[in-house]
Amino acid sequence: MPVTLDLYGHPWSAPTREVRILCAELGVEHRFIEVKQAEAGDYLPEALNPACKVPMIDAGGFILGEAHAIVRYLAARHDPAGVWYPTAIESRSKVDQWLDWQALRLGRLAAELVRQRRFRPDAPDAAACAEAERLLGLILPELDMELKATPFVCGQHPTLADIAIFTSVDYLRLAGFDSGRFTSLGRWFDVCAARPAWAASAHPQESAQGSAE
Ligand SMILES: N[C@@H](CCC(=O)N[C@@H](CS)C(=O)NCC(=O)O)C(=O)O
Repeated sequence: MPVTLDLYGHPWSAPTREVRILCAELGVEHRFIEVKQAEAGDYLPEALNPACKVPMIDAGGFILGEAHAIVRYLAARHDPAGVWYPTAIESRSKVDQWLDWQALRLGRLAAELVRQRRFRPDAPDAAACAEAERLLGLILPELDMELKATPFVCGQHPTLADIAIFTSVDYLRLAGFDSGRFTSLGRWFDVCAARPAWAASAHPQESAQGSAE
């Protein structure tokens, strides 16, 4: 009998969205369990996930957190050809490089801008926003340059790296960040956003309930 997959997440959560996009691309059936935010008093039971963070999966009793660990696990299970997470060591390492770049650099800045501008719209911290925008101006040229050379972050086909980076770039869009000068990034974003599996997990824009990272 196939293992059932439960995905605990939140519709506004960019890391949750990574997992949803990959599941949709790979046709991985799962049950999405929406977890309310901590302040609503209905968060993940600590027994399941001591960090109380989403996303988290329960794959037939195997519990796993951290979006990048989850997408690597799902790719290992459901993408044996390595379309989304290449098997060739150099190609895989490039995907890892950009996954780290997203987690350690872009993701934090994008989450900060969304937190300020979407969830504190009446009282955004102007200094925090300006600093995030300054740092984004320093790192986004790296990505734009890569996307000038190839259609996707790591070559001719989207990978886990594109999925992760896309969720953050979409946060930037929601936060009103002007990325017009990054033309290759804009072209790449439109191509990714048009993929049905990616569009299907769009944020509930009309609602400002919940919180980003
Ligand atoms: N590094 C983690 C980040 C997880 C994370 O921060 N999730 C946020 C939602 S985007 C969360 O659960 N926030 C609720 C809280 O911290 O109580 C990952 O990539 O999975």
